[in-house]
Amino acid sequence: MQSVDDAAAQIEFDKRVANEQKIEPTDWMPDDYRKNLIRQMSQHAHSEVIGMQPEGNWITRAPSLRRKAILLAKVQDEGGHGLYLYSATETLGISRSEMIEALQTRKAKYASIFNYPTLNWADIGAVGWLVDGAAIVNQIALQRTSYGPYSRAMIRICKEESFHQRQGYELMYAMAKGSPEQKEMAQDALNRFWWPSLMMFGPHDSDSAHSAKSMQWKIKRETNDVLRQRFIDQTVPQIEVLGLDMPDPEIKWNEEKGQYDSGEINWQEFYKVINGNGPCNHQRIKHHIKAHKDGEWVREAVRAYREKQQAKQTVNVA
Ligand code: FAQ
Repeated sequence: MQSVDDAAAQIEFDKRVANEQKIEPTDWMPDDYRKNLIRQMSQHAHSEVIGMQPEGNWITRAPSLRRKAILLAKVQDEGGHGLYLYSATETLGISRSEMIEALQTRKAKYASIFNYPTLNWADIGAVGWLVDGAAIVNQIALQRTSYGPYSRAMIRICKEESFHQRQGYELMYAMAKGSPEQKEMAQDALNRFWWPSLMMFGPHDSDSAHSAKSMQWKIKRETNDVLRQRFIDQTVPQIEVLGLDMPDPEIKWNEEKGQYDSGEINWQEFYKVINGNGPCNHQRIKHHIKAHKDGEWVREAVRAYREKQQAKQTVNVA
């Protein structure tokens, strides 16, 4: 049962959410709101960091200095997004090491898309164009999320994601308009990344465990199905400009609805991947654990420096 103080705080919380005022870290919030935010935000942070792997894999193999510089900057941006998001999540009372442990022990998820391999250079175009494109559609809505630090992180992140999406489309355009072999690579990348990109929006609303509560609390501002449809509607004309074949034969303009109809996602595959059994799940986590271990000396140095500074301050005060 709620105490009288908590009941009053709950009324104030509900009022703030209804009035589109942000909830800030020092404000009272219901436990379930806090837990749900920690879950979504930490998974979002993990996605950004794990998402560095499929692209980082191509930095040494980029076909020109220009492409290498672009890719390097993009991968670095994704790492930065992860750091913003970890910091924003820490304001909810969880530590970075707890979040990392949850990722490495597979208690926390990360976006399913990053469990697919990047097999050819056109895949790097497809990741920027489709994966960042899908991420932006979701994140634009999240700019209006009710939790202040998450909302502000999204505003900064969306600016960089727009550049990511553009560079991916530009790369795809160069491939699609290049030699027959390059066009074939672009088509192959589109065919392989289309369905996993649609899966980024999560299960249908009717099967989404968290949507109802998250929409009520205004953590999520649009549902999974609405956002997925928006992504399809904006991407199909871009496929036409590239002159590539549709990756789904059921894509067809529906005059009455004013949107594209499309085929059904393979949900069995989706659940297999989010439950840890996709093509690269094992490899991604193994790599993260190794990189984290290799970086232990940096964390040790930071701790030692902090202790030294604190000791100095204590001496000065005395
Ligand atoms: N992958 O009840 P719902 C990026 C899980 S950033 C894995 O509908 P919710 C940038 C879900 O967590 C991409 N798991 O869940 C970049 C839940 O499991 P749980 C990341 C998924 O939270 C680009 C269960 O299924 N973006 O790409 C997925 O209401 C290029 C039930 O689902 C974000 O994280 C999935 N696709 O809605 C970086 C955006 N879908 O936690 C590098 C923020 C669902 O109970 C390179 N997140 N699940 O164990 C969100 O908007 C939401 O969390 C959704 C899922 C929409 C992803």
